[in-house]
Amino acid sequence: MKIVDVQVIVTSPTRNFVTLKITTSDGIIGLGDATLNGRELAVASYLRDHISPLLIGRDPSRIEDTWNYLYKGAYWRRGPVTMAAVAAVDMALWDIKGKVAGLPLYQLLGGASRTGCLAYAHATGADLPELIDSVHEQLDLGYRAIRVQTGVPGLEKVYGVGHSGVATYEPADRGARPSEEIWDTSAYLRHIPSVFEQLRNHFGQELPLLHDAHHRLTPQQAARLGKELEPYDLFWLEDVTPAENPAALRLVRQHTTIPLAIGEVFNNIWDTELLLSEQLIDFIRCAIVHAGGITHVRKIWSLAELYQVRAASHGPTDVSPINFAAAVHMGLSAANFGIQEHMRHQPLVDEVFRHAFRFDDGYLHPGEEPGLGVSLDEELASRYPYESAYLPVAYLPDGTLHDW
Ligand code: GCO
Ligand code: MG
Repeated sequence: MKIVDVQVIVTSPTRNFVTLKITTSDGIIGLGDATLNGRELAVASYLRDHISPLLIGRDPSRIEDTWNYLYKGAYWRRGPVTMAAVAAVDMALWDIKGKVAGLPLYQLLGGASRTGCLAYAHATGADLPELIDSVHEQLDLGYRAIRVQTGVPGLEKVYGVGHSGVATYEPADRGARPSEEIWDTSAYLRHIPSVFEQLRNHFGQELPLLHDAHHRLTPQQAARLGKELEPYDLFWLEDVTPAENPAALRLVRQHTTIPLAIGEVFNNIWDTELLLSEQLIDFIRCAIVHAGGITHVRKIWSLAELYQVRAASHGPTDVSPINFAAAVHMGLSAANFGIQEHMRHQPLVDEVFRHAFRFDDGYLHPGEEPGLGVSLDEELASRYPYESAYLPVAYLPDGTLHDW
């Protein structure tokens, strides 16, 4: 069997997605997600112009070999654009392998280690009453763990908080330029502990609560926040400091026992090595698409397992259901799975990408369809062409551009 056709499909059913479609000489189709929020067309070009021609004629069963060919063979390693492109090929080849074998991906990875993957939902509110309502909504949908993001008094807009009463948020605004937000770390640090105190008073001690600091703190600020949140027993505190400097976590770790989660902007095992080997984090959060696909993320998770760090793949709406399916298959089979983020896609996205994975009573299951269990409705996809969209940028009140 050989690869005979490779297509890159860009579609925007409410938001942009880049999909790689590989067809074999036996007529089997494999799909891979290549979406990089706000930089989608760079990955589409990498795939179309530099990778597709190399795939024609290759044996699709050689997943590991093809991964190395594209990673080591290119000389230019790592980086989100490269790794998303390699990941898309990798996912599509695993999809094909599953279809050839007649088995869902999780069976190829060793079979189920649990009956379902615990999911967490997003709750957001401009103020406490709105936030409490939003948590109730997610609990009513069946979620058993909730990430909470809240408005901060004095700040007009806060990233990750739904605008004008909308419970969920879409992390990218359509338009030719990024929108701008004013950020004030002191106001945030003063406000957050009281929010968790009140959530615990309202919801009790047992509900797992998570929070994302979006890389905006210094190590000292992160240590202070971790200490102040300890009484409220968070499931995790995410992305406290900018991710390029893993050594910053040493200071944070010395001061707080709050569980830490990091990794959504990582794209290589070397990004994780110090954090894992020094046990500076508790959850590793790489996205399958942004960290080189199933083949590479499996290696990251295996390294994490040695250090008692649990896997919690990034699952926002800016990765497509193809990535999400891969994450749930991996989560079901990995010994050290921790939790899966589940930000629901808009219904139109689920129509374009029909999928076998399902959410039921707090848990995700990948389904039993061979491969990843996702199909793409190309006709429907073609009705929604690419639209430029960007993540917002944050400024301090004096006009200084701040860490994201
Ligand atoms: C999360 C994230 C997202 C990212 C987004 C960027 O934890 O889900 O932080 O909201 O900001 O995926 O593209
Ligand atoms: Mg995050």
